[in-house]
Amino acid sequence: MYEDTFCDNLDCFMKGLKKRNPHEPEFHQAVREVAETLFPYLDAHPKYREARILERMTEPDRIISFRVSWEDDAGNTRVNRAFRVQFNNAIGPYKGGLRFHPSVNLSILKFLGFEQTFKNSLTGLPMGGAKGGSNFNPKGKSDREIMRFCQSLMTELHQYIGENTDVPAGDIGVGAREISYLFGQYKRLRNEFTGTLTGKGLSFGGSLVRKEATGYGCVYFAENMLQHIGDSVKGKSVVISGSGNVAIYAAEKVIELGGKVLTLSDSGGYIHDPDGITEEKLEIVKQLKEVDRARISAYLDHVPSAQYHEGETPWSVPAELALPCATQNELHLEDAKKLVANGLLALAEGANMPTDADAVEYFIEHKIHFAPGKAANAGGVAVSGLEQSQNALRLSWSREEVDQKLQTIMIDIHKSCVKYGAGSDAYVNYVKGANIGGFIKVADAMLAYGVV
Ligand code: NDP
Ligand code: 2IT
Repeated sequence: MYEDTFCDNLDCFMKGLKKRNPHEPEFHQAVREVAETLFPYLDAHPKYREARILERMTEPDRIISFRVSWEDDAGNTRVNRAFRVQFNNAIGPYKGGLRFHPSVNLSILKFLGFEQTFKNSLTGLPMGGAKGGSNFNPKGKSDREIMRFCQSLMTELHQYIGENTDVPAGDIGVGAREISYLFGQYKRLRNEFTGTLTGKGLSFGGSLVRKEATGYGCVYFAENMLQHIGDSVKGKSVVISGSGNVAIYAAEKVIELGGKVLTLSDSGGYIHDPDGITEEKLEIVKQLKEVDRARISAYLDHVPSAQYHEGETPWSVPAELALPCATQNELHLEDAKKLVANGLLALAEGANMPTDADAVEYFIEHKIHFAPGKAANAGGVAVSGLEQSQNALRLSWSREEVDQKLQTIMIDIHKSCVKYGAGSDAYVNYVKGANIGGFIKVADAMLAYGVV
């Protein structure tokens, strides 16, 4: 099955990758998007090709797979599968979230771990790339069931992680509640209080602004992208998908900057509020999603003038800015066509790989200012990195200080994308810019280490 071929073109490279990693479509998709833009760069910089850096970067350092047995409230024994994919630690300890969702499999975690390596490099902080998670479905589970699952998972995972080894955090289905249970068990098993998880509660080592960081960072990136063309978020109509951690705080920042948020969604459908979701209405969403764990359709109980579109995604609603903040491959070519026809100006990915390959191509062809997740959603892991710094220093920075650092990091990522993605005209290919910008630091570290 394993074929180690020397390839000097994309097709040969992808053929080998698919052969070595069969049945992993998301992983193929994520690698292809990077390889497509990197190959011309490698042609111009043969040292990376000769050292086979891309071949090494597409092979995870290690994958840990384990069983998680736990007991539900009715006393039944339940069994799930969990993973940690430690992708690359060339520039720092492994870092990346844990996802709890029934769809979780190795293809999804490998795509996420691979992208994380580039994203973390772009932040400028010393963090390697990793991802983990389980096919556990938190929906409908009681707090006690979540606790028992998290404790069981950590009983196995704790031996592979540590503040200088691998530092997990949240992702889909893993928020403050789950991180608290996971950290509580880690601390107990290791008899140490260190910053081994991020996204912790504020009373036990968490950082201010971590909760908001991915959504805020995404909007800061969109603002940078629009300012680059002499425009801004102010006054723009905005469609957002998802209604979880990333979507809620992206909406909050759009509102703060004077944009009009028209939609939010979940896996059941989307709500469209033509009057715009205000700060007050967003407080209702927070209560519904963060406290009651309700469906987004319940928004209509509070705002009867809004509409609910069951089983649909929000991409047919006309807007100038789109922020997909739910999950991978939630925006397809047909959606891209509708958005462009309706006057879309820019898109920033709050989620990881929400736009499928055909849709990305269409956006770039039509000169839409398109920010890929590894640049636009890096604010979350960046503030995780700042949480690690605060933990190591044993102090806490103020809200203003963390937010200022986050803004500076997003500006620097934007600059890096412009540096490597600007073409002959004013249009910036942010996909190319993020891929090359993220690659160089990791690749140079790997070159320096020799053959490892
Ligand atoms: P949450 O679990 O808080 O929210 C996820 C949201 O997306 C929910 O509204 C959920 O709806 C929806 N969703 C999830 N899966 C699907 C699906 N298969 N189809 C349709 N809707 C879906 O997760 P986050 O907000 O943290 O994560 C959202 C995205 O952002 C993910 O791609 C994640 O990888 C990415 N991200 C997260 C970061 C973070 O710091 N949390 C950092 C960087 C990226 P429902 O409840 O119905 O499932
Ligand atoms: O995809 C991501 O960047 C995250 N889920 C956040 C990871 C982190 O370590 O904060």
